Amino acid sequence: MAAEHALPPSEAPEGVARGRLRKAPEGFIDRAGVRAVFAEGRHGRRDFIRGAFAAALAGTAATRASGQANPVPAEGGDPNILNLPAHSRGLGQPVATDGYGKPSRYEANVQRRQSPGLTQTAQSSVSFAPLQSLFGIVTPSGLHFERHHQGWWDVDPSRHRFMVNGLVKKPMVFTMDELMRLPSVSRFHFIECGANTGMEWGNVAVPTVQYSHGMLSCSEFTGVPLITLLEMAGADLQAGKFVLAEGADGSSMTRTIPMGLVASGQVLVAYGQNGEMLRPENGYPLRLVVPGVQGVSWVKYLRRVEVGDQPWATKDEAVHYIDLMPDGMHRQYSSIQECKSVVTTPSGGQVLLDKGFYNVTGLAWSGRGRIKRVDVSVDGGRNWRTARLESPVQDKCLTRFNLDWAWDGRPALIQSRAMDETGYVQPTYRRLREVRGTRSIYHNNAIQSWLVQDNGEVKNVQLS
Ligand SMILES: Nc1nc2c(c(=O)[nH]1)N[C@H]1C(S)=C(S)[C@@H](COP(=O)(O)O)O[C@H]1N2
Ligand SMILES: [Mo]
Repeated sequence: MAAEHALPPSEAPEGVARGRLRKAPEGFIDRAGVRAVFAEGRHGRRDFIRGAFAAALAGTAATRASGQANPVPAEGGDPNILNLPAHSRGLGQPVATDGYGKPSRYEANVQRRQSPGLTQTAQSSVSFAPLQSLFGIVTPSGLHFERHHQGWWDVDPSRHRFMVNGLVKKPMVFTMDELMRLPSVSRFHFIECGANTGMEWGNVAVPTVQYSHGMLSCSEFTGVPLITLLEMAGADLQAGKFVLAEGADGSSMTRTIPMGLVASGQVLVAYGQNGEMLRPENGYPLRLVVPGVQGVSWVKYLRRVEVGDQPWATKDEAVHYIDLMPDGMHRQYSSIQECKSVVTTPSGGQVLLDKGFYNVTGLAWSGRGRIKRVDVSVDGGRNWRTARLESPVQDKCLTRFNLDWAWDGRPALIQSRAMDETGYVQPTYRRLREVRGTRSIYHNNAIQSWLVQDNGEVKNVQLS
């Protein structure tokens, strides 16, 4: 059974008491990958800030003994400055002629990871992107989350074909070469699996933002607008109210997409991702890009688009990716990913070493357009301050926000609340459950809370 569908059904009451800790499933505690962010000096930037504070307080016990890589000594000077390192004295490495560049060996902890709380089979699997370690808005292709219903393939592009059929004058088949001759566009968009943050419905405190929100990535995609290909095939855009997208892998991934979205020119038949061809895990050589819509509709290994006059009600839209509502009815075709945000630092599993300055930072996105505003609270939603949005703020794209914060060393409850250009405001768990009930798996866009404890450890908590 697909991992996404093995998420536990919610038996949880309406949240838990304000700020109460929920127990993380044992297997989730992933110290090596998580604490590393601060405790092992993962961020040079933070070391710098910490060093600067320590210098300002020289002579005091400003630096907590913590096994830091670069403790600043109170007296005697910093050996990292006083002693010339080998890299300042000798010859460096020649150009890396052996092919494709790799991250520094000091970054080996930054990896996509499988969730120990989900069913793991070789073919139906999820890996989560390490949001806590990423900057800006672009997900490096090697860290893009993965969701495979039937395993991934490295498809031979010379043998891959893309077909357009259905309500068209002339059914057409394209080779990759033929597609890549056509006028193309490049655009930045987020992709989020509809099951992202699904465990939180069931009140399971997955310990890190990687597992709570990591089925989210953002890339620059390059491809041909699907509408161009439909026009080439003479599609009937009056009767043809929907298209069906079909993948070439064994999962028979098929999804209905409204023609309105296609006609707007936003849906792309994409071959490029972050300046190079798609990675095999992400659908090489061809995938559908459906901005704002949940990941499942971004069909990978795309081989066919059919034009039709009604939704197909395939297994992936009639049985899966549906929401059980409070009245017992199933909501279908709720494809748009509503406005959502999350603080990525400080976030669960990280450790703040000293009180003082921190850049609170995170990501906001909306399937309905641009992010207009993000507010941040450090007291569990009693008071809010408006965060700085980093430009560019793009349509259906991740937006990075930042907020200055001086931590006083006392427990703090950190939240972010995003608003998009339609005026929609990201809901609290209480609001979301009022509308959606407690038995959902998919489409959880509630406000996330992180508790900073007085010892600096950050925990995932759920506020009602
Ligand atoms: N052909 C095919 N397309 C697919 C899938 C799949 O298993 N097969 N998984 C879907 C789901 S559920 C998601 S969330 C996204 C994940 O895309 P990614 O693996 O590039 O992150 O691809 C979608 N497209
Ligand atoms: Mo998904």
